[in-house]
Amino acid sequence: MKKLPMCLVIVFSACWVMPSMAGHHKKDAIAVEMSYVRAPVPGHSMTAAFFKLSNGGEQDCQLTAASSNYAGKIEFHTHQHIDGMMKMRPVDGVELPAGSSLDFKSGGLHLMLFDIKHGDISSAEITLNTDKCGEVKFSAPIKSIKSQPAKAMHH
Ligand SMILES: [Cu+2]
Repeated sequence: MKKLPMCLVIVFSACWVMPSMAGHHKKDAIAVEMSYVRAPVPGHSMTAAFFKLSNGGEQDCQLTAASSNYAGKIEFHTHQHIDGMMKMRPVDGVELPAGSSLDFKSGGLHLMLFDIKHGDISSAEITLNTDKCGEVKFSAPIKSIKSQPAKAMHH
């Protein structure tokens, strides 16, 4: 069993060399799953996007900005209980440490889309920018979420 640590050293150093030769290989570290945009309430120009984000790489990252062809502006929002009320708060940067995942979900962290484009659009192309992990692009279908009885949604 004494040999095991040396084997690990070799494997890890090979992993380090290969991505740096491939150049853009690091982008694959960030994965987006189950993404969708909530169809806006008629007459409203903002809505929210939800998805699961995971960082399978070895680099800690921070999400710094988001943009889309579907929205004029996007902010990262979270919900917080303040004086017994659920309030949305913009957050500047969202940490995504190596090996972690984040749920952007209703009632929690989410992408807030402002000045959305109206018309016959079925999906939004969304780009997330990070500090050290490059850009992440994905396509999120726009879904109307029906039957949410008695839940006071403010977006
Ligand atoms: Cu929000």
